[in-house]
Amino acid sequence: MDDDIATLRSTSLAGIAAASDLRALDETRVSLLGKAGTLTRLLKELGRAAPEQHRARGAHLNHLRDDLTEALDSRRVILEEAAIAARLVSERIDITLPPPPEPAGSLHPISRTLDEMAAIFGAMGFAVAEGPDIETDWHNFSALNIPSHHPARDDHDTFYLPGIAGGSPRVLRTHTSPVQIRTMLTQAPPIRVIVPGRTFRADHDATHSPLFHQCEGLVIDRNITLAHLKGCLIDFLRAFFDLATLPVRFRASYFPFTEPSMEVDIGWNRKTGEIGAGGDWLEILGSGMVHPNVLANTGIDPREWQGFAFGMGVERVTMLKHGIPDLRPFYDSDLRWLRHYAFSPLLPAMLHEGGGA
Ligand code: 2NL
Repeated sequence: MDDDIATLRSTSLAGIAAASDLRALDETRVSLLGKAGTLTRLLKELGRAAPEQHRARGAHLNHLRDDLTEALDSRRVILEEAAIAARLVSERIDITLPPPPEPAGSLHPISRTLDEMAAIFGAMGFAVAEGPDIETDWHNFSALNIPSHHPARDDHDTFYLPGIAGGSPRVLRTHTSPVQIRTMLTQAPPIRVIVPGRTFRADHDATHSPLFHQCEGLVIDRNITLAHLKGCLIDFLRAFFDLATLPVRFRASYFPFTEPSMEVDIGWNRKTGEIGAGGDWLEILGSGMVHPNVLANTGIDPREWQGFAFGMGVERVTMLKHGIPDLRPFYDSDLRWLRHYAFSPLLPAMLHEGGGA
């Protein structure tokens, strides 16, 4: 007579046992014990049963409700533990893995070239000297034997600043030579310095930027000759281009601040751009013996001291060394260009003991 209760018991217990997760189990609970649940409905219908069946059927239904509640609770505990175990597996992290690499900065090719120049000349005994970007007209021109209204001043496309300093107009330095002037004014010979730094000229096209870099050098001592100049620059160029037999040629030239003056060429292949081979010549440096007027202008007696000086464009030698075809991207801060041409700061600047020939 309570067959329907026995059937409900077995199907319900099977349903509870079959619930594969907490959601399915809750749905099973609602379908049995919820407001519209099967068992709830049977309990509500109890009133319609015959009075003599009422007690016994009521007891059976209550007993079934207790058993189903207990079965739901124990199944819930099992499923909760299984859910935690699954999370522990799926959310596992391997704390022994190395961390992802930090994005590393890199060295601009101009900085790299300046580092290499400091390393190569440093090994020859040169110190690095620096000075201001804003100079007096006297330090930038007059002291260098370039008189007022001399056409050489026009060559330099000078940026003039308003106002004067100590009677001298102010300029953005057009070369790093005024730093050598300041060195000669403040240090007694012997002097061996290189002067890397920013320089400015009012000139802007595919091969000229209004801001560019130079590295000049100055040696002052007793009995310095053209042979010292030649040996020093040949050794530098062979170290810088890493070619022990790089051909180097000295060609007579003119600068107001040196006498005699020489331009320096290196061997290359005009067609391929390869340095050191090919039979063509490429101008790379200007140089000369420091003009006696320049020594006298800085209080150094030209009968006792001689010296040589040189200057080169940093962008130009950097482009030649690394095959960089265009000057303009040097100052664009374009990360794609920098990722291609910049250098790891972990690579040490080359440190050659001379030319290696
Ligand atoms: C070039 C040529 C040169 C100098 C720079 C110099 C400086 C002093 C005295 C004498 Cl204080 N000379 N500097 C000498 C010869 C050439 O540069 O083509 N630069 C890019």
